[in-house]
Amino acid sequence: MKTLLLNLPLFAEVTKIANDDYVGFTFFVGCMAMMAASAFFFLSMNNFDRKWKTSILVSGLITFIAAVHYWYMRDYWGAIGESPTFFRYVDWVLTVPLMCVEFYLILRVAGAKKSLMWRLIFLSVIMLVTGYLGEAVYIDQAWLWGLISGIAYFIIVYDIWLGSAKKLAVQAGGSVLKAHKMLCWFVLVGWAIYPIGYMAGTPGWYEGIFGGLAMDVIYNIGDAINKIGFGLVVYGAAVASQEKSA
Ligand SMILES: *C/C=C(C)/C=C/C=C(C)/C=C/C1=C(C)CCCC1(C)C
Repeated sequence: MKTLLLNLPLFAEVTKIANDDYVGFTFFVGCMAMMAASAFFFLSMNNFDRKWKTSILVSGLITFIAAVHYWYMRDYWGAIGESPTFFRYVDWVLTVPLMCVEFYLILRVAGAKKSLMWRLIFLSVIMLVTGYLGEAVYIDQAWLWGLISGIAYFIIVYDIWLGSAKKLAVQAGGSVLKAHKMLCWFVLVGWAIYPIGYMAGTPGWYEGIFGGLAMDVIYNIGDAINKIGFGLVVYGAAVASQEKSA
């Protein structure tokens, strides 16, 4: 019976996670957390009126897409023992634009235009594609691609903190302004975790500072904070706005 089970494809995939394998551990826990968060967002979605329902749905899609990629990344790490760079960036290139959509959805009540959303999406794609080029293709010039990526990141931070998005949030006030502020902090502080992971995992002048850290552990912590935390802020704003109007 035991050999029969172990020969089934499903069980054959299981690899041992060593006690000191923090990358393997955070992939495993991250996968579970993303799944639990998705169930939470999807199941609570219908408690809200139309305006907020879409925002909660997008929160759930972000964690669900991540859960699927974490499933693959966990196995990839277990089987091959290398950073699953490809899956990582495919995940990001899907989920980060969705976070830009989230900004737009929240500010729509204040009259945000679609052009704001597309501008943020465009910048985030530039940020991620140049990051991928530095991490996977032109590794010897990782610092240069990281710098270009960082500039795109900086423009996003500027746009939401001080640009047109900020003006719209101030106009809307109340729970919209509060949620916008919180999401702005996620982008300024939470997203800043990623360039640290990048510097830990690529060669460059910064190796002496971050070289000893495990890139994937940093990315995994960043993802848990940013994807689940970001979604919870949106959820909190929906609850607050619904309570006020009830
Ligand atoms: C859910 C995934 C998220 C929120 C991923 C965010 C990723 C970043 C903000 C990545 C930024 C990078 C830089 C600013 C410079 C170095 C290269 C990157 C791509 C790691």
